[in-house]
Amino acid sequence: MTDVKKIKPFESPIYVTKPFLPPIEEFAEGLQEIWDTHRLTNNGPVLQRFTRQLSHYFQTDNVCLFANGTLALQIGLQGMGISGEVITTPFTFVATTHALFWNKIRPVFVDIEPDYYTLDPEKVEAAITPWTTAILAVHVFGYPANLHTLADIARRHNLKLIYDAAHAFGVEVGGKPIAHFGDMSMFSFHATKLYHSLEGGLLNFQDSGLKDTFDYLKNFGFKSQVEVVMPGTNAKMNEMQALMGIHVLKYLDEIIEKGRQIDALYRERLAAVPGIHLPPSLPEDIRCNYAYTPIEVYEKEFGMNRDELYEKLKKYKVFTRRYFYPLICDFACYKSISIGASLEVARKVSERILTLPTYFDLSLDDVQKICDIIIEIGSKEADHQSYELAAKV
Ligand code: T4K
Repeated sequence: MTDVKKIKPFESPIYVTKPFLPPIEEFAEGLQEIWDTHRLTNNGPVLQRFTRQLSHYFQTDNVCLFANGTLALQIGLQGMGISGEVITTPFTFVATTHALFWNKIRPVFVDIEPDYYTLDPEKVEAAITPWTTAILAVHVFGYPANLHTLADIARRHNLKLIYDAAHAFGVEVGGKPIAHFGDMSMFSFHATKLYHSLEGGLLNFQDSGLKDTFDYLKNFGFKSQVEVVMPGTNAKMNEMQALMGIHVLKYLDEIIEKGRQIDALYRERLAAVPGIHLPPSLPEDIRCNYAYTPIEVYEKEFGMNRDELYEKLKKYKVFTRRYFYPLICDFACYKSISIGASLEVARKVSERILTLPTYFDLSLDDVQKICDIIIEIGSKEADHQSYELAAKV
């Protein structure tokens, strides 16, 4: 363990994430095909190969690739004809709500549950109105939402159940990819994700009748060279993205295994630190992807609040992120949306949450050092507080 009295800042910055890159020779080999064919985009052979690999991975032909996750979700909602009100979470990346907004759908923000920060099903049911058409839940940090209860609510109220699974590629529940649950799931393949294709997004859906619609919508609405059947947009994934996706996919198991080791070490070192709270380990039937390491900082017990810790860590060149703060309903562009019920849990979590560095290239020694720094910062502050208390007595 690092000598806590003499912890020096890291020499190079440690960011919350760093994209996995395959060996450059492997990628270069794939580039040759693109150079040979001069086919760069518009459903080229690499994209078709990538789509087949993902169909195999998800065990379904109902997959469609996009330029990014935001456009995938936007088009997914549009293609499914979702309208009116959709129940969703305020504790997510802002793109989840933007996708509703671009479809002129009113987001109805509902509170989250405190363990894994996903939508609280009891509160979902209470928020249903005659205008509700769907539930848009998020597997935030890769933690599965309450799949069975949400499915039951959706079935009883005849609602579509859609998952923003941007963080959840590689997660399995009961041996099945998480996309098996709900009517549609969107995965993001952005560079900051555990699994990526530079940028990219994927829809996995149950109704095979939607496939053509998604294909048209992402390609200007073209059905053939002379037929435009709907006002689509340009949301196509290009050949470079698909190539990166193919090459990173080969390493998915290794990436997840490294995440498991990092998670285990953070848990071992931080679980007993006063004021630092980690979400409970997931049940055994869930294959986690260990994409993120969120902690909650309890000010009184730790001796300082989340924002102070976030700032102090920067002095050691550790650049954590406050995913997700502020809540979406507090952003200027969504402030005017009226909130029906209390968002008490989401508000508290959003004030306390801090996401620690987690990525394939992060060495376990570096994780040890990040933990040492957090412990050192906390104990110094605790010493200072007890000194001040003693001085007052
Ligand atoms: N739904 C959810 C729940 C999402 O989390 C997201 C995206 C979406 C939907 C939309 O999917 P996409 O349309 O993005 O496919 C990042 C990502 O840009 C965003 O994709 C992601 N969620 C969100 C959680 O995080 P920022 O603003 O935090 O990214 P940035 O650029 O500050 O990157 C974080 C750190 O990563 C940097 O400090 C350094 C490192 N980094 C980043 C990039 C881009 C690298 O080392 N290399 C890189 O190329 O939003």
